[in-house]
Amino acid sequence: MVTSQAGIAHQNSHLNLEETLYLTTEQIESFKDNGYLIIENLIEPDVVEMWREQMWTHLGSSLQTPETWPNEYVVNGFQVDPPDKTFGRLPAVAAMVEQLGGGNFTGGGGSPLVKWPNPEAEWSMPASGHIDAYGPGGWSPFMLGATTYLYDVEPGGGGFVYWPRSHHTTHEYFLQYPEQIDGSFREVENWGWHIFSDRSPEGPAEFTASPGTVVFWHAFLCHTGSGNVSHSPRFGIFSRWSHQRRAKIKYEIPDDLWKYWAI
Ligand SMILES: O=C(O)CCC(=O)C(=O)O
Ligand SMILES: [Fe+2]
Repeated sequence: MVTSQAGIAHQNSHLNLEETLYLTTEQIESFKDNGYLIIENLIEPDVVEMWREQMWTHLGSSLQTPETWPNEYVVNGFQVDPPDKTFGRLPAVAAMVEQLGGGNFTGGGGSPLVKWPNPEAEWSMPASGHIDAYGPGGWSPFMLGATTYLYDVEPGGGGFVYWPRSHHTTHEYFLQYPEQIDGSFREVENWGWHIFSDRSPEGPAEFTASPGTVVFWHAFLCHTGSGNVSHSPRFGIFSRWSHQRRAKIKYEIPDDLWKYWAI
């Protein structure tokens, strides 16, 4: 079920860069319904190749020398040079974000997170997923995220896992408990991230993709990382955009989930 869902999104979202840089009405409807949108071939192979080279140089390692691979999930201090080749600033990515947010979304970095291989482990689908914005630095509300990979990610390869359509049920949760938008849901008895993902209308799906493919996801979409039982490291690159008026609107839970979007 989950695969066919992703399959439909793939089909609808194939984008020919020569033809247009903008999302079609069908793609926008799919994003609104599903809370995510997969766009294949959005990033040029030269850019991906450049990222790979700079990443390995930064790590002081190489794909061919697993004995020199680090083991850290977070890659500190990685900056693409030149900066305008950063994931969230690429023209094709920025054009889509501008279309979705009507020019009101800001942000768009490119933070890497690596799932180093653990081929001896047994893979299982994560039991629950979280929503972002509630990290160690406090509450940092945003609107839209995007994820892409440096290398192919196959099933079990440390994919980004997401709960299709869960942005609707997260929205319903906050309509019911608007005062909890600041993260105080964590003080509720027996709290766990499952309080969001258990409400999801659909079970989890792995974002398996080739480099160059991007998944855009709504900030309310439940998601998480997953184990990598393949032999290849999973380099995920993450970008997030917030609303430029976020300080003003951050406590508001609009009935219309798209009130501060242009779609
Ligand atoms: O590593 C992943 O695929 C998930 C990362 C994630 O959920 C996050 O950074 O918020
Ligand atoms: Fe996350």
